[in-house]
Amino acid sequence: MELLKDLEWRGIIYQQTDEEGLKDLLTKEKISLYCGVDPTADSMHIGHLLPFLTLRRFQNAGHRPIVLVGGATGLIGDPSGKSEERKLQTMEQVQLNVDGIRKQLEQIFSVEGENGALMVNNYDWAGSMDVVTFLRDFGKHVGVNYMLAKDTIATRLETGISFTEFTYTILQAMDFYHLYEKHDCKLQIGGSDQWGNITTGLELIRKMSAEGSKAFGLTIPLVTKADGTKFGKSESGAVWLDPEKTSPYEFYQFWINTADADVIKYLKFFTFLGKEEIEALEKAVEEEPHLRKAQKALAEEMTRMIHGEESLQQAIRISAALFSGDIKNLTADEIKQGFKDVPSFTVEGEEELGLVDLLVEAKISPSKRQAREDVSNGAVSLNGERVTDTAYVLSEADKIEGQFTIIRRGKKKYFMFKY
Ligand code: 629
Repeated sequence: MELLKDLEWRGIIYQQTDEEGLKDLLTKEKISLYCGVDPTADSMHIGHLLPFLTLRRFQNAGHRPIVLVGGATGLIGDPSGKSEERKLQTMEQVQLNVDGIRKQLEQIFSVEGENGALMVNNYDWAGSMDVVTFLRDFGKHVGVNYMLAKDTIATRLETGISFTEFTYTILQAMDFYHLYEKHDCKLQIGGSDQWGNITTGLELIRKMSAEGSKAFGLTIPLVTKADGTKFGKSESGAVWLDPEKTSPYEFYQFWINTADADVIKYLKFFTFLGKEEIEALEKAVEEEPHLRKAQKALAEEMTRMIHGEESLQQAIRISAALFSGDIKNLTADEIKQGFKDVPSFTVEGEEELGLVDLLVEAKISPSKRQAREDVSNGAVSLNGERVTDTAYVLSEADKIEGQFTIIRRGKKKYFMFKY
């Protein structure tokens, strides 16, 4: 499907500065376009994904993506959508964050060929600009009234905004101008909170570039959830792309847990599955929702995209093992991913570890009598295998890869035991 039609069908377009003009341009030529991110952490989270995946759709259609990491803007702080002034980050931290985020972005884009992605950092042009140049060459073109009228600034006038954050939009505008001049970048895309910054850029280009210059802006809707809660949060907080912060298993689980009411929208937003496949999944949600085919497809596509095939297969194995309780064949690494949020306890320096005593000590069973009953009833298993002997004593052999034992009581209650 033609790019803009596809984006429209996916519901990815929120606002455009010149819809007809952009349609015209894209049918005539392959363009360069950009999207930026500020290095506020050393990893992106799934809240960042949609604009960059959209950029990738442009690349798949033959256009050239410019991926900007804001080494300079990250030192300032975008007030857009923020009700309070940000705390400044140190130069060192921002540099570390730039490196982490750039690596993640390099995974999403193809750098090969004529329209291979161009990675840029605005510190390279804004970082050492002197204040007189900034004020004379750029500040002079941006009216204060114009800036005050922007949503993102207007809303902060009540709660307060420093001159530093007030100026942010000019920095981002300089980027667009710079990329327009140096790399013929004609379009900036971003989330709907970026509308003000994108249009300031167009204002600079209009005023500073040669007559007849024209650039475009396009924003992408905020991702919402049908139940009104915030998208992108799991029980343990943000869903990061960094596997050290959010394991591939947790990442997979996040997508698997998508509500029926949201799953088709997310398949359109986040995956590269085509119209036919997604429509078939839509039918599956309507006709056999219990099979959760759409959720599985979403989780598989996303986990494969961000973490690769091997991590996806691992996530599927962990999920299946936890579901059935049959965890014998998981590796220690898989157990660590799957049982990260399970209560764990440690006993040190004990020689003989009777299972019944352990159940009481770790408060898995409320009393010794109950513990005995639990074991003899077959309600307790070690590493997925039922133990019914009340005199059972744990040994090295019960440790998975010499590290820990997983105890289960009842159907779903898991505990991790280290000794
Ligand atoms: C310099 C900096 C530019 C262009 C963009 C930027 C970053 C921009 C920003 N973006 C958000 C971020 O970094 O703050 N000023 O967290 C974030 N973005 C992705 C989407 C967004 C937006 O990275 O645009 O809307 C979230 O979906 O909030 O020259």
